[in-house]
Amino acid sequence: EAKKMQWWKDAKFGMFIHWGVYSALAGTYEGKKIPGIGEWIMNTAKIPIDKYKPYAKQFNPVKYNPEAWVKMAKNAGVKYIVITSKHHDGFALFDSKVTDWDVVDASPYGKDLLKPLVAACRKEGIRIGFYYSQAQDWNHPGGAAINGHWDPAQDGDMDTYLDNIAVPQVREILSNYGNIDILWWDTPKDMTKARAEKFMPILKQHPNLITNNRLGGKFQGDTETPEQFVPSTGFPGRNWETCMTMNDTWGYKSYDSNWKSSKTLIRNLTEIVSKGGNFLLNVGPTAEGEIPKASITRLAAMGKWLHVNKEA
Ligand code: JFZ
Repeated sequence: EAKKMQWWKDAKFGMFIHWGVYSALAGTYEGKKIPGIGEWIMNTAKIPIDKYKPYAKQFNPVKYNPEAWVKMAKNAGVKYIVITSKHHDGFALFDSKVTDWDVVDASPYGKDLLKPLVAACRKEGIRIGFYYSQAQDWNHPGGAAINGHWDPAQDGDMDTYLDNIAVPQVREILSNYGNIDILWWDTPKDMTKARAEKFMPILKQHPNLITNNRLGGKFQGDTETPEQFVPSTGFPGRNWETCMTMNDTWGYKSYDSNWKSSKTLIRNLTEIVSKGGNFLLNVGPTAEGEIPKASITRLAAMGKWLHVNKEA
């Protein structure tokens, strides 16, 4: 176990990508600005499934340039990238065979978004991780929702959801893209030990996969995940990674301009590294596939401070 963590401990700096149908709403629903983090808009605004799903037609990332994203990250000093293969809205950025609620079947873009990103990462020597929301899923019946369901179409049996959607999808993302370095679980709502164990046969097939502590069922995984803060003393005896936004949202919001300064972000990185942790810093691309300018300039400033060698 110590051996599989070596690259991760050396890496210290990663880039998180939150991207999905919520990026198309960009913080606004039916003309109203919805407070809170952008990727939660369906839940916060209590949008019914049949009102949310049509927004997939507005998720059309024609400007997506994964090679440029990876080069930008690399020039910032980033050593690994973790992308939301499926967030709580259940929308998969890959071609899932167990649902039509994915980028290939439901969006005009119609192409797998993970495949070219993985390829670009391999080419540039950047490690790749997939975030996967195993418990919360607001668009597949039986998926969990923190604070409960708001649309009867969400009701269903969670074990059936896990057996028919989450477990097969995790098998898909771990099987169809070659060797994946990280699986980033999230919000283990209603995840009992028995439910978490459903994922164990797949995980056992990937002994070098690094997982976090958010699967549920008391599984600790490999890493602690302090969120939006730098822990005062770190986590003795545990690997840890602070994940953080550059503004106040993970998923893109058109009007969130509360950006942290480059100086603050550099200080966060140095403080985290000095305490033995990793920094997973988020970007939220638009539905067109563009990373906000403010994020690009901050990443560039971090790379400059780190004296990362630029390409000729
Ligand atoms: C979760 C997600 O709900 C959110 O949308 C985002 O993906 C973020 C990275 O993770 O939010 C959390 C999860 C855990 C805590 C707080 C927010 N926590 O442990 O304090």
